[in-house]
Amino acid sequence: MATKATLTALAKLTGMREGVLARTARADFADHPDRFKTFSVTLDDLLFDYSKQRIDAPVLAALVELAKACEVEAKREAMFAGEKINITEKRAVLHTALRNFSGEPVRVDGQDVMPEVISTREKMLSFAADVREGRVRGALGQPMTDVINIGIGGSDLGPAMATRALSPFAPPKLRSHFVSNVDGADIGDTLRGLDPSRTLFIVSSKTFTTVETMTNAATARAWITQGVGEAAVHDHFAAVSTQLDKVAQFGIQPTRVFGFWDWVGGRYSIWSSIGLPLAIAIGPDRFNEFLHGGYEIDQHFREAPIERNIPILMGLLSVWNRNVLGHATHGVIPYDQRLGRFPAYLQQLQMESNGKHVQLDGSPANTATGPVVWGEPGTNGQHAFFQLIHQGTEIIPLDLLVAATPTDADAHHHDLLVANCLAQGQALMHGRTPEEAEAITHKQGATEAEARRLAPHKSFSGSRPTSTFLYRRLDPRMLGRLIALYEHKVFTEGAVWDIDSFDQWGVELGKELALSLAPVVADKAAGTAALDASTAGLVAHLRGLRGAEAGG
Ligand code: G6Q
Repeated sequence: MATKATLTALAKLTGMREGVLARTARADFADHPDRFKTFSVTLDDLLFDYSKQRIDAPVLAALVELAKACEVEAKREAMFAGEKINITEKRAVLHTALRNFSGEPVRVDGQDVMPEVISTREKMLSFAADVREGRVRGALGQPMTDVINIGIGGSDLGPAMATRALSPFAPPKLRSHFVSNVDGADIGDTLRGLDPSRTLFIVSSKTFTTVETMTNAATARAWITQGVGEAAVHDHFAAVSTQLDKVAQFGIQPTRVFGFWDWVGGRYSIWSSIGLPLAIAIGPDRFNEFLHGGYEIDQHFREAPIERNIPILMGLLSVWNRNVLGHATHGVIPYDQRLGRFPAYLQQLQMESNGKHVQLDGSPANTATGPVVWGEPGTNGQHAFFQLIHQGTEIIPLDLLVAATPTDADAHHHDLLVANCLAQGQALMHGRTPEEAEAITHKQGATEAEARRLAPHKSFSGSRPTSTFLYRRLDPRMLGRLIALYEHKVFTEGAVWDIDSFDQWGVELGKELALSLAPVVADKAAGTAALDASTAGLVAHLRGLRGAEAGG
């Protein structure tokens, strides 16, 4: 339950709201020429600029007080120490152990997990190298040209996002695919045109019971059996799971099964064997660089004072935007086409972790918790939904991400990309007053009356908050850094809101009901009397449509 100190700190912040909003961001910059320097942090080749957020020095100080009142630092150390901070599942939260290069032990129930982490990683990376270098061959002796990961949620989004982000580091002759949806179109479209004798499947599932993954795995198995023969399953499948007995039943050879542990949450599992498709794509050395990027952020998170601690600041700014300024959504706009799946990845990381309605003790949350997270790459978004961000009635804080130099892309294009990223932050902060709009329109040839009429439409309030992440280059290490920053941001928010950021009961109810509805959908004779009227009505209508199709 939130302590008195936390509530006092939040109340103090709420009291600062009107003062901050009474000023414009433009005035903030004009009055404080050192604002950029004050409200930005550099961590070698990564800059976090939050000077365009609606804060001032007293607000930042009050946010730091809030972090202290919520004991963010003590809670952080409890996580790194392997305490069972996922209290509803009674689990430690140790994705950080997967990228721990300190040489120090990490204990769960008194047992150092590092030897097993290291040996599992070595086994996984050696298999990845064998696939890349053509030593893993299909039943007909062909090297693999296509690797298909079958998984969903945490067993899909991380490797899918990262493999796309780091595609310049992958060999062109080895293609990666990701199948997640139970919609047969997903696997059907993926398999079309592929050669089963050169295709390797990785079945990724922590529990090895998830219906989507098991259904897709069965379809893949049938495809291999049909194409290369039943005995080929042995050569064309690998698996990643914590449930080794269930994997064995599927018929996957034990040397191709890569484990992980219940203290790795699905949405935090990219660092584990779940990263196998990424390791195959970019190779073991680069996968290690990716892990090192995460480790560097862990060190920063543990060592930097709150005022200079990027993930803690990200979390505190989110609390300020959500709880004090009342902004219900948060946009992530990477100016990097290859980070196209990064917003979806962060959507799961943030919304599944912090979309919670009760505090740790089960009492109702006393503030709003996780915002809606969404986004698309720039510059595309600018030609679509940015209209609302500039002139709509909702204020949407944004994270803008951009690399100084491109990876395997044209430098001139990249200059334009960066210019657009900076221009959006500038426009959202600075805005354009009605007077300015009127003068510009008049100068462009409109009559004074016409310019005045158009001024409200062509003016921008400005003072719309953004943070900018500017880094040298999107390489494996930088991607590891970016992901870890957001993981610890989520941790910080959860520590303030006093919620369990590591369970996900919200996804369970739908799964349960889908299982009980599946036979009703499949069998037109199954009774619907026990269903609510809407669901029963939908089932009846569905049967009608299918009947008409069959009849017609
Ligand atoms: C992540 C969630 C969820 C999970 C999927 C897949 O934190 O728990 O997205 O990753 O439901 O679960 P399996 O890996 O068990 O198939």
